[in-house]
Amino acid sequence: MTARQTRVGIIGAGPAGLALALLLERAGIESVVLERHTREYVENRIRAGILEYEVAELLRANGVGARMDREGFRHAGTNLLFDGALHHIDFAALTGKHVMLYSQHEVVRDLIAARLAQGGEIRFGAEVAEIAAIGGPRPVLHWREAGGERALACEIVAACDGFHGVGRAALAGALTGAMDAGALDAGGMESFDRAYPFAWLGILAAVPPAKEELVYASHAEGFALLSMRSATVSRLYLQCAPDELLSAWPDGRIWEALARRLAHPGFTLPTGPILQKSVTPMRSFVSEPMQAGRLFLAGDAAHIVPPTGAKGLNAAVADAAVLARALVRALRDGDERGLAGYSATCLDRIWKIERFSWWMTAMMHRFADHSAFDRRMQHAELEYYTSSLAGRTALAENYVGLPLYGEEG
Ligand code: FAS
Ligand code: PHB
Repeated sequence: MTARQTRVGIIGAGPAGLALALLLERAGIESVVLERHTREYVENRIRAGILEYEVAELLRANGVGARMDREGFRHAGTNLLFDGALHHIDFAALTGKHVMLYSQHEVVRDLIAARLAQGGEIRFGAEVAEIAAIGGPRPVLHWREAGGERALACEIVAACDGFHGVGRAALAGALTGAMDAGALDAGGMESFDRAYPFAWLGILAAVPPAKEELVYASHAEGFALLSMRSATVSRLYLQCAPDELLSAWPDGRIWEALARRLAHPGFTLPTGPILQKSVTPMRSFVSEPMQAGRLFLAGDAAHIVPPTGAKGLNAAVADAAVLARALVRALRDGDERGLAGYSATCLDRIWKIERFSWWMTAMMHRFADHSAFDRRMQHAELEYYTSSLAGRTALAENYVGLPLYGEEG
């Protein structure tokens, strides 16, 4: 089979892969995106909702921020609710920054439209089965499309293929191969994993948002989150069992539980038709390193966070930004130092994101095995991080987003 050629082969048309493709194209570096699902599927996959300050700025700077600014919501703060009292965290006053509330699937739509308008290539229905020759100068992507086998020879492969993709396993194999071959600096892949004893039951409802900004609620029954998608659609979540059956949650039960958990003086939760329900498991996961030979992982392919800190989508775009900058320096300017340091640069920022997401989750959720002392610790955390200026600032600077390129700046 004769392999097609490209400079960068990108697996996955999620936020990481599409952001990488956009940034490379704007620097004049050719790439091909291979996506196993259809365009319609990826453009309608309901997921995240918050864009960090620098991620929103990156989209604007690269010509894909107009619809976000037109249809998204600018949020200068958020609310923590506990003991029936609301505590506002003022991002703008504490950090000078804000976040954008704009659905992930809308970002994906905008990135796909920009990619196609640039004349860039995205092949939908193209499932990558194997990444070959990772250690050599021309790795090859083997993929299936419309029943045929195809191959793409690349200078670089970016596995932006999510947690269930092929990239992480291929990278682990490449690292093992390097060790077996006696490469002095080779080490194996190391994974770090934490599962949580609960999940989120999420709904989309045809109900106007009941608040201007988000409300994160810590309640004796469990966590709840009030978010939104537009002036007429709300997005809400409640903590549930990790193996929760949606059939056990008719609409009425969902609304009653949300009303109890979000209750505070002067607040009434409006109810209405639920358009979509889903259960999202909670997990913290990191695999190190994020590169081997000419293969680089970005986004959920390398790390997962519980959605409490609204970091998954943002971490994926941040990896893509770091990788794009390193690839431009290497492929256009011949300077490979950024590529050599890619994994270290990303992991430094990722572990801080993992910490924040784990901390928000530990502070806000109900753990069945918690002792009375544990519960007092949670309460003290909530009291401190809402009453202390230093505490509120720490929460705000993590929520609006750490610098995209880390210490590199
Ligand atoms: P993605 O998983 O988005 O994209 C990977 C792409 O690669 C997919 O389109 C997949 O089809 C494709 N792919 C995989 N294997 C392939 C192969 N072999 N060949 C070709 N293509 C392949 N984050 C938040 O911040 N807030 C939230 O509320 C939130 N909710 C979530 C709810 C759910 C159900 C899930 C699963 C995740 C949620 N996340 C949330 C996290 C989510 O937003 C991810 O962090 C984000 O999608 C990561 O983007 P990517 O790394 O691009 O991976
Ligand atoms: C969302 O609107 O989907 C959302 C917002 C904030 C989070 C998680 C999800 O922390």
